[in-house]
Amino acid sequence: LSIPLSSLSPATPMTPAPCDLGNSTEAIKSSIVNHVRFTLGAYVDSASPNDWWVATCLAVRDRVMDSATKSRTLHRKSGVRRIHYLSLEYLMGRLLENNLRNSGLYDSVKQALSEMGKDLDALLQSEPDMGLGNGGLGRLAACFMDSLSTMNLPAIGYGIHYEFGLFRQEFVNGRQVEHPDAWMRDGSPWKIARPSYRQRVQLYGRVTQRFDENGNPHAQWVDTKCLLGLPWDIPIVGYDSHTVNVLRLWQAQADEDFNFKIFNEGSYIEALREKAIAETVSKVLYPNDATESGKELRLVQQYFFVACSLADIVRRFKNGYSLPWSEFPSKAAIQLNDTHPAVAIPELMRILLDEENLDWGSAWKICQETFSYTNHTLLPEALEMWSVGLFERVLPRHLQIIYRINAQFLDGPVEARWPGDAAKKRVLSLIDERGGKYVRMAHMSVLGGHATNGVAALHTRLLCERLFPEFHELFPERFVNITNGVTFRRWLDVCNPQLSSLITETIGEGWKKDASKLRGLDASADDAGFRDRYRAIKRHHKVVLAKIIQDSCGVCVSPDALFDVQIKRLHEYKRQHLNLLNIVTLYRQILNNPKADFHPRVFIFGAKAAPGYFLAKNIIHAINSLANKVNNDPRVGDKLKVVFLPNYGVSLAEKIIPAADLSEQISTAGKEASGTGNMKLALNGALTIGTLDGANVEIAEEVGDDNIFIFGLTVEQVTDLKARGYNPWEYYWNNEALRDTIDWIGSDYFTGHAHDFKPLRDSFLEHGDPYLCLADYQMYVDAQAKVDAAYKQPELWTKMAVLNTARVGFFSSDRTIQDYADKVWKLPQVAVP
Ligand code: 8GP
Repeated sequence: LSIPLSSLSPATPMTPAPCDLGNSTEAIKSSIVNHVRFTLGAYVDSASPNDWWVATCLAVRDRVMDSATKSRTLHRKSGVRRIHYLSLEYLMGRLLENNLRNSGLYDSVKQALSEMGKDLDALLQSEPDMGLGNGGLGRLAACFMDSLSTMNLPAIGYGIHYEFGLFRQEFVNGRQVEHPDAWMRDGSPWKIARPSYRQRVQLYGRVTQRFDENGNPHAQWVDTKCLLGLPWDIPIVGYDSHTVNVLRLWQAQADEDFNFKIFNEGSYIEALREKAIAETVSKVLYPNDATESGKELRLVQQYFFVACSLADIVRRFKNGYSLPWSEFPSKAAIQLNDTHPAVAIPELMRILLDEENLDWGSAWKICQETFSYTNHTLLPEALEMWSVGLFERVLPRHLQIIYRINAQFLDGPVEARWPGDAAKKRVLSLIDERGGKYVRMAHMSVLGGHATNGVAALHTRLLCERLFPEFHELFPERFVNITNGVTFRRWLDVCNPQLSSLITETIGEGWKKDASKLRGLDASADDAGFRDRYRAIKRHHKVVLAKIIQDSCGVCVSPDALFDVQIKRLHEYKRQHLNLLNIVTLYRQILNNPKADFHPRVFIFGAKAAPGYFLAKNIIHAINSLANKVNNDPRVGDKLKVVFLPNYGVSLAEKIIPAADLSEQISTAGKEASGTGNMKLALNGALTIGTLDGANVEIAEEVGDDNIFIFGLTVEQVTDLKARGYNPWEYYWNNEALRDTIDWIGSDYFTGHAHDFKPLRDSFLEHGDPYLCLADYQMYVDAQAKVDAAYKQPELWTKMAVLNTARVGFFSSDRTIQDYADKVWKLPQVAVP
């Protein structure tokens, strides 16, 4: 693509020279000071730390905005296809350090601040996390945004401007307590309002008919309530690239016309009440990572952000080109991040049919060519379904469209493939009628797009075989695997600059853009000098983490102990309670045999439980109570420590991951779609102890069987065992150590009250142990013994760790995004000059 540079910055004789946005220390100093004085209205001498942080962010933002404008103009003028990533969650974390490192401004900004007596590191730590996501799915979206800009791909991320992100977690007497996360109470220097792109959204109401100029009937959605969506743009800075894409987040506002009407009728208070109700739509992120169906506000949130985003995409298409609608997919690809934005499919149909007067066949073809869908979970409770009654009330026109899509599907391809087979129709229908009527959002997502992908090889296989076998039979070409990845900039360069430098010194800088180059480190695993330096870096991070642990848990841990880490959302399928069983077992062993040769270990947890997930909260309480006992038991001493760091999130992960020795990836096989923490930890040289689940399978293939601790039942064995009739009591009665462990948990030893952990004990035994902790217990304990033996050989251990860093290049989100660009979006790279 050759667009002359001059056409991107139309200079008129009237345009004054821009202020000096150079990267010299002097230019940056003057930008920062100008923002302190003229944006914030503060005196340099008395500006607060927050003022300095804001001014620094703004100075950086000034330098990237020009690239954002250039990128947008180039993308428009060159008429390339763009990817629009629709996600209800973006777990961005902090932005300043990432933007500094990616843009190459880090050193000059550090120097500029230091010359003014300010410490960049302190400023970096004061930034609140932008926690607009629950876990894996939201963090993946954030990694993808980084890779899209880095790889010069034209992209826009769309999401919701939540006023409150994921709750802040505190422990009170070992129990989780939630507090609101007002991440932008004081505003955020990264976001820019775009009032001229405000959108209007309809909801509720009823459907009538109208006739177009040719006398053809069209549905008309009337008597609706209206909301406004105000977009906020956040520039996304890529690494070593001039592409700056944006993340556009919609904030809900009351429709002023509507308010005004009530206001004129004399109901001032009523008008304000309507305004408050309208604004609740983007108020808060739903805090569940697995189930959310059923809540009206959630459906309204989903539709609100989808309607705003599609209107924005359609506006760009109509203003930018005079092309027929059939060309829409050549300009716009839309990726659905799970089914949460799946209402985009009937919404695009509605726009094309009702507003643009297209016929059904043309509209449906455009939809299918535009959309693609990523599935992130096989858990049945996480598969979204909306009751037909609710759907009909909130989105009556969309329900009509869904019914028609369904009828055409069942009467067309399904009838052709399985003539007269009512059972097949029931299974494939977009409407679940097994008890009440529900819209199956996953079925709609597969049907309304041209590609459906799973997020790891095993997951995709199970998607085809177990979740969507009939769809797979009908449309095999539609299913693709795209294994997840993480951005190595944030998860190595930013969070572990020491290791990043060592790697760059050893193999050059190329790995930051081409992670496969990390393989060049393979040979260094045999270099004792390299291993010493690698180990010293790990120890440095362990010292830093030990201080954090001391400060937030009041527990003193030794950096020479093995740091055993499980950080992820709290969920039974992830089996933090299997980890707990092993720790209790070790505790007993230490008490029974104080002289046992056991390398000291610190078990480190970080996890938030969904506020309404009772058993998950019971597990947190159990781990904290165990920690309280173990950490204060003089018979244990330094051999064992257990800590649960409160308020786990992106920034805390950036501290824990570089310090981890062992990475716990112990989900029941078949339950974890991929996992991405597993990749970040391996990259930073933590060895994995894990089941053959999700991306662990591919991690094992990459790093080699000698450099990972795999244990437990496979997917097939799990299925087999369940089919035979799994009985946890058998394991309980046949394994004395296990029995003692569970009995101990069920006793009053840990809190003084035997009933405190009855829910946990009952889940293991009375409720059938649905995630097979007992079946995997002995294999897990044995694998942990192997870990202990290996850790006692530091040279061997470090060698394994180095090989993990060297061999996980495949799990870079750049590779993942390239896969999407090639296999699904057919998207060209467009370098911004
Ligand atoms: C997660 C999967 O559990 C995880 O294995 C995977 O690595 C990650 O997605 C990214 O693909 N799934 C979710 O976070 C998820 O389904 N969340 C939605 C219910 C909110």
